[in-house]
Amino acid sequence: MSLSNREIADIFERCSDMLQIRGDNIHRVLSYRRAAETIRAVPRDLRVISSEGGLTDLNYIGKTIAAKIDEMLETDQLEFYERLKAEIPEGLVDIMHINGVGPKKAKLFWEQLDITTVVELQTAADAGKLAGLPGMGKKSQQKILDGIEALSRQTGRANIGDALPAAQKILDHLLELPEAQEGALAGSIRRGRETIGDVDILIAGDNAAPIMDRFVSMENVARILGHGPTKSSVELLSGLQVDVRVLEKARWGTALNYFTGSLAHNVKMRGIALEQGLSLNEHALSPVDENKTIIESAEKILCDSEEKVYETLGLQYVPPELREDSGEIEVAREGRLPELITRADIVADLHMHSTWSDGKNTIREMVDACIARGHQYMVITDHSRSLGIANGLSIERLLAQAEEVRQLNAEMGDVIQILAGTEMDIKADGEMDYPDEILAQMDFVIASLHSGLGQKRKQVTQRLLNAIQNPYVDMIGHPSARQFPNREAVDADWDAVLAAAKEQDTILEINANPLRLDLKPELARLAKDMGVPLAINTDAHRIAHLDLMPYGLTNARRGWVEARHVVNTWTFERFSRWLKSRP
Ligand code: DGT
Ligand code: CA
Ligand code: CA
Ligand code: ZN
Repeated sequence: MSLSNREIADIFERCSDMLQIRGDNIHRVLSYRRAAETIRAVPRDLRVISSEGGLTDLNYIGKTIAAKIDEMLETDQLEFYERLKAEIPEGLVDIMHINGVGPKKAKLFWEQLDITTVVELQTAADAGKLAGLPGMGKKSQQKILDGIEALSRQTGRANIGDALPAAQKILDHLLELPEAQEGALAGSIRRGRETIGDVDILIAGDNAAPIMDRFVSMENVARILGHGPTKSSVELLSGLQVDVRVLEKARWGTALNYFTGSLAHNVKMRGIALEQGLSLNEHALSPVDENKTIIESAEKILCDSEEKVYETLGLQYVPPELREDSGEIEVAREGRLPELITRADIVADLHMHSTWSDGKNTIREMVDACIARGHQYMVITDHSRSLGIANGLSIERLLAQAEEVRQLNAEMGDVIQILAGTEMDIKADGEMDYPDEILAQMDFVIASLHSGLGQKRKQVTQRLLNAIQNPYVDMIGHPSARQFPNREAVDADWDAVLAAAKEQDTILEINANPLRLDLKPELARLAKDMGVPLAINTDAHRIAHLDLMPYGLTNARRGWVEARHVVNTWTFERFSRWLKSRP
């Protein structure tokens, strides 16, 4: 990995913003901002310019800034920026860019209300807390709320939960044409990343013009960014950018492989091809000479499937979710890739809400919906008493609900097993929201963080450990509490959390809601390697959310997770035996 021009410019821009929030000299603030602008306009790689000794010839780049550029080129980071981040919460930069805020107010909200993220600002504004601050009134508070709404419509990367349905619709729309022989999503959306820069679509066909025309004339197109013979790009009204490429069916495999990426995976693939005397690109595998030059007279190998690309290179087929150059090529070479979990493996959902707390459907409606989705068992897990905003259940209501659930379960017979659970809050002080003697009466207990998310590492870690070590807690819900677009994960000692979960045999959730996807793939991978039990749940607050399961599965697959690592693939018999083995 090495920083690109754009990334270096972005770091300078953020330094400039943080200096401004801190109240530094405006000339200093501007020097970093101008450097960022210069770098964005430079058409050549900074690495090359630096090696020629030409950095200081650029506008607004003097010795100090040039030294910082060199530092980033060499170390991939900037000490100055790291120090600023330690002093000024980075979320303030996003806050200051909201229409109606600016650096002074960002600092005010931080100092007066401890607000460090856009989500926290929105919550405070919703609750009317900004209006009482010096220089603020109802009007300026409303302006900020409007600004936050505008921001959410135009942030850089789209959430996969928004991008995937939109992309699938376009693909289906194009595949209606007889000229479109085959089609697929490629790029980050096919790899299942949590956020998507732009959507890449490939279509196989010999006559591209009608496909291009149909694409650029869709009714949800805001702007046509390019309309070529075989490639077009548009921006949708939602702000999402979409690229469509048309190619011959005979080259489908190399093209799909190339445009699926990731870039790092492609680079490794090309290296493997070269070892075998072949040059790999989107068009073909071409024999090369000792100088790695393509032998024009030699016959090229065309691949009409991705399977053929991998097979030709002597590799096991790599599922798109694994293509991040995180060891998959090496393992594929040995033929030892995992058999990733699929939807067919899932037989239950262990986390969902009802009208008893903040869900939109009754228990009965959720039960019918789970039956329709083929689940063998399910757990009703409404919020606990301290979560007032979510209508959390008092002890009396919790016990009454459990009785209702058990009655319904008896009525349902063998059709589905319904368990009485709770999603109990881990309170900010580290206490559990219900006493042990109440938890002992529940079939299944989730403990989750919902507040105090900005606490220091030691404190947050201790709260998670308290929950894991509580004998009645069966699962930690959305363990890091991250939320897209801008609520960061809590800062916890994950080694300690995973070790404790392993020790106590406590499940860690992979929350399938595309705004959470928590555990994230890297942590899910560590967890399953350590033997921590996992579960993939929707956390549904309405029936439609029960269909978010595939996002959780994709996230789990990105963490190399197999069915055997996931508790809600077990039969009900096995699951209830596991529950009985616990207090
Ligand atoms: P995104 O759009 O930022 O979420 O991420 P991607 O991975 O979809 O990236 P994108 O849209 O720029 O390009 C799609 C794929 O095309 C990328 O994953 C790999 C491939 N690709 C793009 N540019 C290059 C390149 O210069 N060399 C190679 N080998 N592959 C590239
Ligand atoms: Ca893309
Ligand atoms: Ca693209
Ligand atoms: Zn929940």
